[in-house]
Amino acid sequence: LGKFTWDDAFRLEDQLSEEERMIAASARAYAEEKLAPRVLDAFEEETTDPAIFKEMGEMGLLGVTLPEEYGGLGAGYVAYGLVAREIERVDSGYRSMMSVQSSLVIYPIYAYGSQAQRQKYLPKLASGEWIGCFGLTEPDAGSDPASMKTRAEKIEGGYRLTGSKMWISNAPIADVFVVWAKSDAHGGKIRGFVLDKGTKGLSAPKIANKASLRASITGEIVMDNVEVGEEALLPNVQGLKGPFGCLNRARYGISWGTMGAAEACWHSARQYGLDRIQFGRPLANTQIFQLKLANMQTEITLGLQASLRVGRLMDEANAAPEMISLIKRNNCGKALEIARMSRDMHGGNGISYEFGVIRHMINLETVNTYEGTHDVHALILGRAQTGLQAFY
Ligand code: TGC
Ligand code: FAD
Repeated sequence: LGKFTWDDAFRLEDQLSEEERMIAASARAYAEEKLAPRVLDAFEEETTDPAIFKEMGEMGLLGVTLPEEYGGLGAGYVAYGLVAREIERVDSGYRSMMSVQSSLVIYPIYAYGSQAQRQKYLPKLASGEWIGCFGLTEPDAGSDPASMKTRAEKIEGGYRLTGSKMWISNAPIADVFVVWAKSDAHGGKIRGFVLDKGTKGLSAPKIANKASLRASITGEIVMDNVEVGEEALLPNVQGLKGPFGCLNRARYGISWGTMGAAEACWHSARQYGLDRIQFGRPLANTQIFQLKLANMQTEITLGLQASLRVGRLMDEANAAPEMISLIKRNNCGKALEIARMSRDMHGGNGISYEFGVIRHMINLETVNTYEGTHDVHALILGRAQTGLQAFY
């Protein structure tokens, strides 16, 4: 008979390569030693320490899948997912900072950029010397990015960009802005541009007073007649498949990350139940408490196994976007339920930031919404099985 380990029910550990285990272990050590001690203050004070990017860069956590020639680790998508899981075990905001830099800034420059763009940006983004952001969402275009208003107008030697982006992670502290705009020179098709901080007309005011994801800074991107040269255009992609190609990777990472947050809530509930005595016995010695723990264990085990499956397919360049919608949607939804349940199992203590579960719960509300809401991913899956488009 095989052994059963309560916190690794399907022995995920055994399904990983030596390299994947090592990358996960170093991400976990970094998260525990460097991120966990500062998260409470960062969340309470709504501050983001930009030094975190350099720290993550030094550990290789920003360019996990980027080839080594550009400063990456040259590892696979399972390794990337494992890093997301370890970082989000501490806080979804920290994972957000990492996901945006890796999947939404480094990836498009690598996949769609010119050789000059790759050389200029990738090493500094992978090391964390430069911070990047990704502007797709607008005040009037969230789930429906095709309705974006941002325009790129052709001018001599380049483009003039006008428009505004909303809810953009990292924007107020970003050095590099990957933005998506409809370009009149390309028949109104969506094109990607890489803008540098300090360009005239470009600003990124902070969105303050967020109740969720407070350790990750969010802002607008305002482009008021921003003039750039030809070299700012990402030459190798056009249409919505450009931003979606990036989102596939970030959504996949989120499927692992949310399981990390869920594991933190589950483990905390289990320990609390073992320690807390009511009615003369530990809470964990009651049937209802054990039922809740069993539900958490089941959903997390299944969720991690599903992410591993899709990660292996991504490493073979054989994953479909619908698979990613399925795991992004399900793992976010289950993580949110688990965080809420854990909050309840901690009783009154559950509302204190000291236990971390209410912070995870509040963060996961954002994670359930960004990168395609829970319901938008249901519509993607509904379309795939009925052939009927239900967005419009
Ligand atoms: P639709 O007709 O479905 O597709 C238009 C074109 O795009 C292609 N495409 C994809 N390509 C690659 N991967 C995917 N997942 C793709 N999905 C679509 C598609 O093949 C087509 O190409 P072509 O060549 O035929 O033109 O477009 P639609 O307008 O009907 O889209 C509907 C919908 C709902 C699926 C889509 O717009 C959607 O997913 N909306 C959600 C928006 C979203 O996810 N926004 C995320 C913003 S970034 C963010 O939140 C970052 S937070 C990060 C953090 O802090 O961690
Ligand atoms: P809406 O699209 O207005 O949706 C509102 C509600 O309506 C949702 O419940 C949705 O599911 C539902 N809905 C929408 N359409 C349909 C439909 N057809 N049928 C049924 N229900 C529907 N964006 C970026 O580009 N870059 C970033 O870095 C980034 N970071 C973010 C960070 C944070 C903290 C947050 C909160 C958001 C971030 N976003 C970012 C934006 C995020 O991707 C959007 O918020 C998300 O895509 C949803 O868009 P919306 O907020 O406009 O909601």
